Amino acid sequence: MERTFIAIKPDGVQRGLVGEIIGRFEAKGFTLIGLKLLIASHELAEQHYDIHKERPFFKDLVSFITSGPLVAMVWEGDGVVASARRIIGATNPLTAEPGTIRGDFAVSIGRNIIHGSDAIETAQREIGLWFTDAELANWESTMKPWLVE
Ligand code: IDP
Ligand code: MG
Repeated sequence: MERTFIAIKPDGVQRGLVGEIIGRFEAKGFTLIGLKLLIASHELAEQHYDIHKERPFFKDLVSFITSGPLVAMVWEGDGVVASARRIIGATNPLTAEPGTIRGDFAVSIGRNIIHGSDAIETAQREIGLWFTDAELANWESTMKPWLVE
């Protein structure tokens, strides 16, 4: 079953949006497989954003993402990787559609409140980076027959 890595960044936690954001993925019908609140180490943040290490904003991005607690999650469901990206919205919150998380709650690219894996392979890498196998729960929701034909 397809899984994706989602993180509510420190701005989302500070702004009290944790419940709202988790609620959107729950209400959509995806299954929560892993969840924890932590302050990421510098090393973990650098590994997570390794693909951006040559970009001018990399240093600020790593220091921001490690500046306070974030909520790391794994969500499961058919097509969850691409669907979660649509629920999250465009990277720049000013161009993110209303109804998306970034479109509804953010105004600045450096404070866009949430991360979501951009592809299935990226999701596998990121889940492995943030979670051990023991931290992930393999379970099936009793709602499944009401969600999936
Ligand atoms: P994504 O989060 O929508 O996948 P990426 O291009 O992977 O966007 O960039 C990772 C994160 O780096 C963004 O969510 C944003 O917080 C930050 N970022 C991206 N581009 C810029 C920029 O031009 N200035 C400042 N921060 C940026
Ligand atoms: Mg990205």
